[in-house]
Amino acid sequence: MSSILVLNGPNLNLLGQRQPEVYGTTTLADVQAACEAHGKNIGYDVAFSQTNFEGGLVEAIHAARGTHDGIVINAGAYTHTSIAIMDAVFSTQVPTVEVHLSNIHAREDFRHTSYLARAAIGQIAGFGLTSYLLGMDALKAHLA
Ligand code: CA2
Repeated sequence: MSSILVLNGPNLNLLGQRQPEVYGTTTLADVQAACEAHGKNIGYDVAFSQTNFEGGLVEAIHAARGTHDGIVINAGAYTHTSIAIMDAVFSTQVPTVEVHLSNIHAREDFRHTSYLARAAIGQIAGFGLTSYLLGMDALKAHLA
């Protein structure tokens, strides 16, 4: 079966435990369960992981080449700062969709910039957990 890597960046392990007014009460375990169930529905295995380290995200993107058909990534705050993550997506050429729980364009100015968006196929933001599922659908459509 085809395979999607769903990759999560810093602080997303705290989802549902802090700032529910911004990120809601959904936990990362809820996101994982929804992605795995959606993967079954659309015919993809889902590998799901989270790291608080920039280099961990870079290494996971490198390792995805030849292992997964594509990546759905919420790089958290590294979205707005990390040239290394952008370069990892450019250099591996693994089709990647950027997702965010919140609408980053409706928030502080520093969240409006995404280095990752330069390398990603596209970006989905503002739909909570559903952003991940829409990201998976977008990846599937891109790969078809
Ligand atoms: O909206 C998103 O998905 C973000 O990627 C979430 C990041 C933020 O830095 C981005 O600008 C947008 C934050 C990750 C989660 O941070 C938490 C903080 C407190 C409680 C729970 C999660």
